[in-house]
Amino acid sequence: MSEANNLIEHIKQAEKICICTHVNPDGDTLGSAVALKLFIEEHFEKKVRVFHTSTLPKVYSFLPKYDETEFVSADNNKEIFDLAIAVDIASVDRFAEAMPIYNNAKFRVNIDHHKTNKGYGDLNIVEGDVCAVGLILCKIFNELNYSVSKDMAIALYTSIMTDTGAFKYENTTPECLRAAAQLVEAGASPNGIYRLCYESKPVNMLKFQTHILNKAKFYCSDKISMTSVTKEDMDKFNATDDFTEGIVEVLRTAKSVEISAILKETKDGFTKVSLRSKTVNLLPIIEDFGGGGHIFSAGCTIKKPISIAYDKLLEKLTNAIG
Ligand SMILES: [Mn+2]
Repeated sequence: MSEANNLIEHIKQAEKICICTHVNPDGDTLGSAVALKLFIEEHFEKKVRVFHTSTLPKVYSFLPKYDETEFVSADNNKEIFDLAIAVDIASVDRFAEAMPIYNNAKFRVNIDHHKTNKGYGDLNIVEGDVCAVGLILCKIFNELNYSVSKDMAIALYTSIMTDTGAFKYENTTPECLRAAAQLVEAGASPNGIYRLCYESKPVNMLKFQTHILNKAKFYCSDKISMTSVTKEDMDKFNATDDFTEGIVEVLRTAKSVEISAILKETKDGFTKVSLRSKTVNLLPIIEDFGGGGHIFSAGCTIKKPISIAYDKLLEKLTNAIG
């Protein structure tokens, strides 16, 4: 039996089903989660619950079923499900407070596209070369001849568009573009979804991002660009967690830049790092910090205050650039 058939069998058998998204949710984890929820509800007439563990970015509020997603914390994570499906969750720490829900489920599915995913589920549908979990779902629906509704198409298109940087990263393949075309035929609007995702910033977010970009420093003949976000920066602009989104990609737009990085002070005094690269494999660089992700897009948390983390990371990046 194919993995896709196996998934469908478990959906048919289960009564209580939930879908888990990753901490600091993005367009792929949320788009995939609501698309899968819609798929199960439309085709199997079963109620599906979608869980998130951090504040939902408002930018994705246009997604169908956004309002039905539920916040999970240590206070309400003891429920037992027949089937729990993880979408876009590269490693178990990314479940955050939803970990007990996933662990206690009678059957656990792991659908992901991170090369670093170790296959923590009972059924693992992990394709490291696919641009987004949304595309893995499209392939499953196509393989088994399930129709895609307009709402599903909007969610799946959002997933693929956001994880390919609006179809411009190296993960944009003919397969991904063909799937996107199918989703447009099913009712997703490329211009509409682009504008909702990328041209809907509050003014203070744009001002915050300009400020953080202004702080950027360049090293190794401008091959490395780095910037940092302190609690002070966050407070000054009344910023929410999603305000940093997209900054690290802008830092990579300089012709000379090979690797860009943004460091952010966390609530517990550690440092969250996001990295982007043009040609250098980031995964060995962040290995020591316990990070994960993709070859040209990765992240980690360095358990040090931001000024120390900055110097440690710069040293690693300098060595990698040579
Ligand atoms: Mn993803």
